[in-house]
Amino acid sequence: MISSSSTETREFARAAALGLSDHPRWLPCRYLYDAEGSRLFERITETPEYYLTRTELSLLDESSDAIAAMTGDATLVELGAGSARKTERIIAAYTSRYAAARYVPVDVSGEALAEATALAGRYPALAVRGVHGSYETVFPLLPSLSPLVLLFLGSTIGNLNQTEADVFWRNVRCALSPGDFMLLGVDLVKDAATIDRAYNDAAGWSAAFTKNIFARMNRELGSEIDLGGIDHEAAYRPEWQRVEIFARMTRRQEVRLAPLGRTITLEAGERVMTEISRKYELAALRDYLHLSELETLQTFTDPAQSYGLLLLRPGQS
Ligand code: AVJ
Repeated sequence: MISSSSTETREFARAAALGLSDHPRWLPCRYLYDAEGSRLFERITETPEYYLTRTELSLLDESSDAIAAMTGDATLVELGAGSARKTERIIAAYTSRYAAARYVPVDVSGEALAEATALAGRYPALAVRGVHGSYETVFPLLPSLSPLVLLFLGSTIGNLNQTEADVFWRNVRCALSPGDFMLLGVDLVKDAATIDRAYNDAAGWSAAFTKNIFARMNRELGSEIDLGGIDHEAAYRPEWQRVEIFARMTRRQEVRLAPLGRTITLEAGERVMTEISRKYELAALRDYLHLSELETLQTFTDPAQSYGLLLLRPGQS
């Protein structure tokens, strides 16, 4: 079924038309996360190669109590909450310490949001109010939710290029009030082979995740793309400190965008960038944040320095 009239579907079609007509070709990564995409990403996090989620969870296990003590009672606002599995540690720490904890998950996937809300529902003392939308939509709400801890976990920040990140951090800095905090999870620079494996798991969930954005176009935009004619290609580029993820066409594809009445041709061998995943150096990141008027109160990292959790608060450069 093609729901050609909804605003969101037309927006998706427009974004796909813009990105697929650009050179190099690309698609906005937020469209990776429909119900199926969120499910596939969960499978990725369970693979032995994808060290990020596991490492972040163990850091949260060790540090959630200390973080709750440092911030004091606050509303937890989570950007890109997903299933909120990783957030459970933090929720547990805040609910055990503070009588009336509050949790506001924000996600573009309605299904993921429902899961986050259900999980949080297991804590009877916790007041939960989900927000369905991209994280930009939540910035205007933040002043009214203060005192708060803004959670941005899972290295989701890595999906933003530098221009997008600059806008993001300016918005964060403006939206935080004195006494608010932010908890940021980031993947760190390391040897290329370890990173490459994480984005090319043997079971094929990473490939399925990349292909799903085209499957979604077939479902929602009537694109009639041959998914068998697409290869997943992901590699860490050390000089850019980022993974670049592409879909490579192994045959010529006529991509129909039914809501716009257009077709875009992709030649055999052409690539479409679906995602970047930036990796950070702690010192450089803290310096960047400092220049963005955010002070790093504490950094939590594993012995191998493979992943970092940063507790931030508004400051002055
Ligand atoms: C959800 C953006 C953190 O960049 O590691 C994982 C997405 N894509 N494998 C990441 C992803 C392919 C993931 N983030």
